[in-house]
Amino acid sequence: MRDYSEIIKLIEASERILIFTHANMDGDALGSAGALCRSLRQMGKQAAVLIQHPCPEYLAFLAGDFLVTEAPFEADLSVAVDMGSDGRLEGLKEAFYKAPARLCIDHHVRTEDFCEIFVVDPSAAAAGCLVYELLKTMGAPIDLETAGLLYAAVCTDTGSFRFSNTDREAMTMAGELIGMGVDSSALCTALFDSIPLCQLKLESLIIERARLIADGRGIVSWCTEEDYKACGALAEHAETGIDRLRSVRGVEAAALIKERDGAFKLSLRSKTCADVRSVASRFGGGGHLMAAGATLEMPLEEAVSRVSKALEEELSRCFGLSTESGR
Ligand SMILES: [Mn+2]
Repeated sequence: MRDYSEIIKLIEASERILIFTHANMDGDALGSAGALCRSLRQMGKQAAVLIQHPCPEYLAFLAGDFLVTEAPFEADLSVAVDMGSDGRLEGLKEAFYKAPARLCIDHHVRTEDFCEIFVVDPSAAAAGCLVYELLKTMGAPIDLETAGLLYAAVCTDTGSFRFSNTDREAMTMAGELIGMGVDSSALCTALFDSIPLCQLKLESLIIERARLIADGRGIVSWCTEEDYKACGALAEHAETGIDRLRSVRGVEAAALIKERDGAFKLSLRSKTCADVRSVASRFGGGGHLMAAGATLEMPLEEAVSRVSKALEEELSRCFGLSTESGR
């Protein structure tokens, strides 16, 4: 049980609370921020989740009137969820620092002191796990819609309870949320089995040009704005490409370089021993041991070759001499 006493004091003393999460939101970002917001509103607070980019299409069914693109009030508290540095706020930094108090609820390794109060636990499967524990500790209301948001948070960040962060807490939480009425199958179908055909086409391009490295233990691919156009897709449709690459037999670590907003975004995933956060940090990024990312300020060709080299180095560190055996 984590210590939420400072957070609870601050929330209780605040009336107008703005919630922030990372740009290019994922299921955990939307789920944890949305759940916190809905629950705070039901406690009688004014609350909203301030976002910069529109909610991605695949998460739109979870979005509610809690998402706002302009602050509807002057906040007395800013809350950051699912982000370990203020760089991930992009254009919302000013709004975040406007409030006189700031707190952070997160499960990334903390890279910056951008708040007064932190509850950070990198061992938590999702930021949604911390929000859920906080709401229970406060005795805050969790209605069916809030429960669904929390379920989406933990379900997406654990890769449908497949990744190594899937632990007893995540499964217990999922069980409790199902006990509150969440329809797991319906939610998973909406999240994972409702993708547009253009996304599959984009995945196929990504897979087509994927290259195995380090004796098949690594895999690297990329996609560009031109690819999105060719497939009739959007940049957000490239998000699942990294999971496809990671799922290849024998692959320990996968890298996908995606053009987005005029830059190249690097996504990294691993399965057991490769520390992809250390690879991401070489490019100024961060994240988790087995899921990390960075923004690459370089031409595509250079990005592919430098990422491949960095990943190869991490894989040889991870496997040491055992690479002799091959597989
Ligand atoms: Mn997360």
